Amino acid sequence: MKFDYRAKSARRGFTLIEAALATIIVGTGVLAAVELFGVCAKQNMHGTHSTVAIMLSTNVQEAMGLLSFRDPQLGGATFGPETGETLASYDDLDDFNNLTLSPPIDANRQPIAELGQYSQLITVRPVYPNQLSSNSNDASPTISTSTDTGAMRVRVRVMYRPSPNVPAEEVFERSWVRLDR
Ligand SMILES: [Ca+2]
Ligand SMILES: [Ca+2]
Repeated sequence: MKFDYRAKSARRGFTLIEAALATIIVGTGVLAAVELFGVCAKQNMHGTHSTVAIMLSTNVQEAMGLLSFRDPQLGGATFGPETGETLASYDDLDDFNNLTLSPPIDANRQPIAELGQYSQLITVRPVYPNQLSSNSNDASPTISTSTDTGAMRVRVRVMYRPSPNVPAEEVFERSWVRLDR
């Protein structure tokens, strides 16, 4: 009796179903990896924006750190910059009110051209020193800028605009209160 060994020893190929299943399994894995990569890239970008925005808000805080509460020459008569003052010569807190800096500045008030997609929006508002949360809505002030409360809140909002034709988004906000003393 003769056996035909060829049929047994021949390597069996993949069936269509197996091949299809393998394609689906590999495909699903690749898709998941691509999705994960997308999420990671997005998170990474968000992290970078936050880090830059925190630095830019610190720059403003440092740039305004040593300013007088009122104008050294003219006192508190004008809320905002006194006549002839520019960013380089601003010498009291309220000179920075309603200022938009784009490109943003460093702590020495120099523009950082490389970060032109970011901007710093600064507001300065009087607050009651015994109620530091007062007058906290910039859009609807409850204390007039001519009221001398003896305290002011400075708020910096750092905005990011990926391209000129999309609206800027707020990335980070920081505020602090300065007392007149
Ligand atoms: Ca001034
Ligand atoms: Ca002023």
